[in-house]
Amino acid sequence: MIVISLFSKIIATFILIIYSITLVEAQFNCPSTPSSKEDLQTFIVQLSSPEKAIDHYDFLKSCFNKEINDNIDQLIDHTVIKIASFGSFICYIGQFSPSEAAVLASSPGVIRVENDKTANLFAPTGTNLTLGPVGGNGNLCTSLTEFQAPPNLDRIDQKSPPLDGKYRYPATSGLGVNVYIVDTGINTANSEFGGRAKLGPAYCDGCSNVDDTGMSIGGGFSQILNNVTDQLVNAGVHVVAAAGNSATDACNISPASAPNGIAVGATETRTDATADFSNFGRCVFIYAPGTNITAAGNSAITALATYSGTSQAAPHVAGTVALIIAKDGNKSPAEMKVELDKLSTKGIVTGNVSRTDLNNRFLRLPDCSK
Ligand SMILES: [Ca+2]
Repeated sequence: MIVISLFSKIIATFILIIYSITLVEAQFNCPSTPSSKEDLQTFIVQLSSPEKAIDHYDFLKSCFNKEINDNIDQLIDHTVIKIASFGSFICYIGQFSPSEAAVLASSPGVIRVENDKTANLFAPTGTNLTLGPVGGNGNLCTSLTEFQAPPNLDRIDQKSPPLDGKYRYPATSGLGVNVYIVDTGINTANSEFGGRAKLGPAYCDGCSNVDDTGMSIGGGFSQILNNVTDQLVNAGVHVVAAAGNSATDACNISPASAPNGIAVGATETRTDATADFSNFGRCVFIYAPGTNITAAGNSAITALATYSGTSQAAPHVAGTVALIIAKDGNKSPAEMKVELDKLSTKGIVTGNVSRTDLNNRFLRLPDCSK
């Protein structure tokens, strides 16, 4: 009996080992031909859920010998993947060969695999100027009015031309609203900001937070970047994006093509025609002035600079969103787009948009009398 029992244990143990090996092989479909290090490229991998992510990270460790790192400041290499998640949006960045990436793309829990791409700066054109008087503010009912206002501001407080020289805006003027800006950096000491601007983190290697006057960042179409944008929107963030300066369809640009964001095209400030550089098409939600826009510069605390670009048009919309929130309270991002649509002037933009296009919307500020 003792011999039989010992034999049974050996058999049972053997079966258990075979079963365990089978389990591992079934769970992790490891690629059979590991590629050489020279083939490595950087990929972004989006996962479907935290539960799937745990299994997937085990898979990466077992099949690719990758360590997990969630320190955003540490560079990745071929042994480390970096987790970059937000809310229910879960993704990581790692270096793999294209054949390994193909294996990842078909792995359980993986939604999408994309090559990492270089973001472009939507570089404006223009020159630095020195400070001049901006005009005074005076109380008018529940509005503040800037007299001798620059034409871009003068334009967005009224339905149609001619300009009246005034910029009238709700007296709450964005009070209590935080606007987070992703661009190339600003000089927070500039007096135009009135001490309200603060620097956030820098997400590029060896670059400065103070380098120019706010070029927006975007690039070719990326479903993952659009997914991140929509995830931000789902979390209640109003995401305003420059449409881009390539005179092409904004649907080819990310994050401008994210369906739930607010992509902004640029108009000629004096004519309401689309600026010749502005991207266009159904992915542009709204148009705002974007040529010869004078704003805070970076060369001195009193410096102004004049630039043209969709990076200059988009802040008009972001600022309007802040005005609406301060005046009426916050809304959902979907409700905010409805409000911007309601306020906007329809069918007035000419150029690369038909007057009958549904997205032929020109920005207009909330009226403090309502
Ligand atoms: Ca005006």
